[in-house]
Amino acid sequence: MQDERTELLKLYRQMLLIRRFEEASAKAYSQGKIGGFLHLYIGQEACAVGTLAALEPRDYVVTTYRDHAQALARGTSARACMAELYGKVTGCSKGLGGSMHFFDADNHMLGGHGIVGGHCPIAAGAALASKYRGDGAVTVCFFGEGSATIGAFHEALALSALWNLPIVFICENNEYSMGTPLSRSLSVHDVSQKGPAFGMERDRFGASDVNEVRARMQVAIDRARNESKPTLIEVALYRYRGHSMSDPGKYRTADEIEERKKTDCLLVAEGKLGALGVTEAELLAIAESVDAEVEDAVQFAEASAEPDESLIEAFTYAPGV
Ligand SMILES: Cc1ncc(C[n+]2csc(CCOP(=O)(O)OP(=O)(O)O)c2C)c(N)n1
Repeated sequence: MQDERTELLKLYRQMLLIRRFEEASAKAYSQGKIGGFLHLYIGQEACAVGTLAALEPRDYVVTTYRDHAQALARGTSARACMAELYGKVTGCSKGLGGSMHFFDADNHMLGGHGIVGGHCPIAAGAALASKYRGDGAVTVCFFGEGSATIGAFHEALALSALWNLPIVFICENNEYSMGTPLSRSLSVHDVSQKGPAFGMERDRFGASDVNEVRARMQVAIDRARNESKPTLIEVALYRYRGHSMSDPGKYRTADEIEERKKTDCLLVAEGKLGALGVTEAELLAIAESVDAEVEDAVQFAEASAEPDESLIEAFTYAPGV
């Protein structure tokens, strides 16, 4: 009981940190302090947090442009993440990547990728490297259902199954590819059904309960680690914000969004924590510490310097060119 309480409090704090971090980044974006694109993960937090809680430090994480949650849950500091959004040299990609290209080699966070589906073969490559080296690591690859329409996704699944790679493919199905609803983008709405076509195990579940996500992911991660077998998982979830900050999301009704918020992952976790004896005062203390961490990250990002030209040159051209 005590362990369950401590563990859920830890996951709850991570989810709240991600939400507050992204709310602060949306505010900074609106103030013109963050440039480029900004895709928010708000509403989907339990998927990244539950999955990454089932990983070991040696494992690898590869994801899309909606990457803030994965980096934060993997252990990249809020300071390094916020500074990256601000394009500052103290950012996790030295301010050269921005929102879509978070990268943290120390924490085995291999991006942050902007090309839809293009990162799936990169993840398969990481898993192949682990198998070759025999390092016992598992790779998890997150993507939206939009990737399931891309050739590179199918190539990655085909080779992962053929070569028995230690990888878990996680389709975060939030029902919209940009503003295109499922009904207009996929002939088969259950993306996990594509797994068996490649001879791959599959699973499918919702992401309201972070404990449930963790437990179900653990099965696939164990299969990858112990049997070197890939799995395709579809997680049904919902993002409350538009595709990116430039999308007001007019293709959805306010009622639809309010309905989905009834099973919000933070609400569900708060209910479970209450049942485990956690008080309102304890939850408030967590919220205050999260707010302080985010505020510190904003101050840090604002005070940091921009990358200078030599750094930009060093990361753009090969030496001597
Ligand atoms: C190869 C490619 N085509 C088009 C785009 C433009 N684009 C960016 S996100 C996106 C939709 C992706 O939807 P989905 O995979 O469902 O992810 P979500 O944004 O809903 O999380 C598109 C078409 C791109 N980045 N890469």
